[in-house]
This record gives sequence, structure tokens and C-alpha cells, in this order.
Amino acid sequence: PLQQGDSCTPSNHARKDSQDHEMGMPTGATALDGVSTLAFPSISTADFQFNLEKASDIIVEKVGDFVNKVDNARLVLVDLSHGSKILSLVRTKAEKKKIDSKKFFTFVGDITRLFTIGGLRCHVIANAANWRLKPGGGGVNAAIFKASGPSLETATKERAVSLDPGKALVVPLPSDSPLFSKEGVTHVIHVLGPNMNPQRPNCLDNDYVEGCKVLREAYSSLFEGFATILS
Ligand code: AR6
Repeated sequence: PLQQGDSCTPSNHARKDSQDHEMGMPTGATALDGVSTLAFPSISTADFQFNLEKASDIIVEKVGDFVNKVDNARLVLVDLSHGSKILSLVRTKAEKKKIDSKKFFTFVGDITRLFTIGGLRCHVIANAANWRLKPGGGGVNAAIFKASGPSLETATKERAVSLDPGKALVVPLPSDSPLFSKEGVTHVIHVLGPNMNPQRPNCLDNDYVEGCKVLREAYSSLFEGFATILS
């Protein structure tokens, strides 16, 4: 859930800019500026227990590659709280790398409420999925399936029954989904990242050579999936 003070409304963007998106959400990067936007959570770094330093390096590397290639599209890394370590690591590294803040910034909020609470229109959102592509299980997966209503599960099942680590699945969101009608989300992209949690399937047992390879693949698959929607 959102913590008090984490959300912002469209009208208080300017005032809260420095708190809510410390890379500075560019003026105009709000509700309806027409730039296709992918909001994504940090894949694998909560329930899947992936190392945050390593994950932040990979996020910045992959975001940098994508924004250099694509015009008229924007990426937003989202997490629930201002205290998010992954957001601050990524912000610092992205600034150092001089990644264009019009094409990439971080944002604090619930990924299922970005428009209605955050005032940020994101056409596409990414889900840190499980291999069965099932609702529930906690984290962002549970939140996205819950906010979508049953139609996301149906639409997902029509396309795939499972997902391999490092892969992504683009699912157009049926128009009867509240996430579509209220938040303006047209697609959900499920991504399965590497798992370092021994209590979850396919644990990599601290093998960060494989883990980093799979996390890189996961972000490549995610951004390639987003690019297919743009074209
Ligand atoms: N909005 C924005 N960010 C969120 C939200 C939200 N509503 N909820 C969580 N985060 P996680 P993983 C952030 O655990 O590590 C599930 O059970 C969170 O703070 O969702 O890839 C699946 O079924 C963190 O930064 O994903 C899988 O089995 C990021 O989202 C497993 O967890 C990812 O945290 C996947 O684990």
C-alpha cells in the first residue's frame, strides 16, 4: 500500500517534484502529453531477493541502451516508497550516466494507480511475474492482477501458460478492465526475472553470473516488448 505522503495528485506536481521523482519529472510529462510511457518495477529485487547494487547497474545499462535508440517513448521506474533503495541507486547512476530525464525518471507510487493518484499517464505497465503467470503471490504481481480484474488473467492465458526466466509476454488489456478504463493502461508486459530466493522455484543459489545474465535478458525482453507496441 501507499505510505502516507508518497502519492501526489496532478495539481501538486510542481510542488512535490523534488520529492516524488527526484530525477525531476519534466514539466509536461504529466497526464496527456502523448509520449508512450512504460512504467516498470524493479524486477527481482524484492520477493526474488536479487542484489540491489547489481540490479541498479543493469537497469541503468538497459535503460541507457533503450533511450538512445527510441524517440517519443519514455521509461519510468516505479516503487512504492520514498525510502526505496533501488530508486535512489538507479537515480544516482542514471544522473552520472547523463541519461535524458525526459526519457527516463523514477517515480514513487503504486503502479496500478499512476494516473488516478500520481497524475502520470502510463500506457504500458510491466509486471514482475511468476513462472505460472498466476495472480496473487504478493508484490507487484498481486497488485496488478487485482487491479485488472479477471480479464487480465484470461487475456494472459490466451497467449501463454508459463514464462521462462529472462522472458517477457506482452498482453493487450481488455477494455473492460478497470486498469484500462480508469488508469488508461493499454498493455501489461509480464516479465520473469531471476530468482535468488530459496523458497521460490528455480532459485539460482547466489549464482550472480547466471543471475545478472538473466536479469539483463529480462530487461531486454521487456523493452523490446514495449518497442513492438510503439511500432
Ligand atoms: N507498485 C509499484 N511497485 C511495487 C508494487 C506496486 N503496487 N508492489 C511492489 N512493488 P516483487 P520480484 C515493487 O516482490 O522480486 C511475486 O509474488 C517492490 O518494492 O513484486 O520480481 C510474483 O508472483 C520491488 O521494488 O517482484 C513472483 O513470484 C519491485 O516492485 C515474485 O513475487 C518488485 O518486487 C517476483 O518477485
